[in-house]
Amino acid sequence: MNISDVIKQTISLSAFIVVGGLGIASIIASNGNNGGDLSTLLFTSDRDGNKEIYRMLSDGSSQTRLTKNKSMDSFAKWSPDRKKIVFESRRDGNSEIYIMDSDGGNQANLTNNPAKDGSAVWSPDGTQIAFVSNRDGNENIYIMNADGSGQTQITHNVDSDHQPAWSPDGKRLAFSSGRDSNVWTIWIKDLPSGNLTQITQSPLSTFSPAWSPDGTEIAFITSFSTDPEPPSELRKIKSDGSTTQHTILASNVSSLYAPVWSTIESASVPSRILYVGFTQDIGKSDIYVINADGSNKVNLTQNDHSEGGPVWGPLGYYVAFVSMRHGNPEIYRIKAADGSESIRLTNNSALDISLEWQ
Ligand SMILES: [Ca+2]
Ligand SMILES: [Ca+2]
Ligand SMILES: [Ca+2]
Ligand SMILES: [Ca+2]
Repeated sequence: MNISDVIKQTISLSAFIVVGGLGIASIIASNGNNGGDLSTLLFTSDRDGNKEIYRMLSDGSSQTRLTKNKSMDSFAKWSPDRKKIVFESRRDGNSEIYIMDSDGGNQANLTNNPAKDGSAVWSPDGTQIAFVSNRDGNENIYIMNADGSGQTQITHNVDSDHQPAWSPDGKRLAFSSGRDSNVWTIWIKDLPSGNLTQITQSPLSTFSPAWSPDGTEIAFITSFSTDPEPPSELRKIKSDGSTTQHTILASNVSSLYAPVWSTIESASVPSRILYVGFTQDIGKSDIYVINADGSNKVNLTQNDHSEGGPVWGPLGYYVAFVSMRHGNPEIYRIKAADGSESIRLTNNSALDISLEWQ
């Protein structure tokens, strides 16, 4: 796996930005303070011979394998109540969406279809899962109940639709699509009415939609050419389709990846977005955090190595990510405000990737 794969492999995390109020309250209660973030991370490692899903406490202790089979298991996502985990597995010969209990029990195939099924994201209330499948000949967005019943096709066209992202109220699904002039543009499906709204327009290529916590805005990546590592910007736009006006938040000479909007904001904690910036001519990527108004951009990983796959801790105090500073992917945790309090969470020569925390 090269670094490009490492920094891209959590791109779908941009969808996973919602934590229920109950979940936050219970985490605060169990920690006793706001800076602890002493909850459980999920990740993927091949330390036991092939890709399996593991869990660990956020200080790196209690690393436990949850899957055990010879095929790929990865892309684990907590249910909003943290009692279930959806993930992708190829144990049945093709990509399927599986579900299991938080301790790895009761593993079940939800999709059970010979096509590729992946990119699963929980609805904010935990009753449904959106996913991408090519079962009808090309990539479309589908929704199913959390037990796999009621599988319903949400997008219908011959071009690719991917990166589904639930609005915080669970009523809308943002996604990126290749249907407008074969460049990526962002669309929103209103689920109760079925109405479809095009949010960004060609010829600009825009993708990786990430909802603001209040649902009024979408952050996304804009890419200015078809180069492998084109100049890119982090932008945002209103989610109601009322304007085509973008706000530019950050620019980069090469690709940007994986915007993740924090669910945590208050009078003392501004709304913030995490993302990855890659610099082609030095072959290195870093984790950045920026206020959602474009102010106070901070490079959290100023060193000579590549980092990617950032995720927010549940309380917005810490960030976890994958670092290549030891020559193989290892998971680190740092303070979101300034990159201090750095702690190495994994320590082995295998892959440790595909983080999930909130
Ligand atoms: Ca496996
Ligand atoms: Ca399948
Ligand atoms: Ca399609
Ligand atoms: Ca490792």
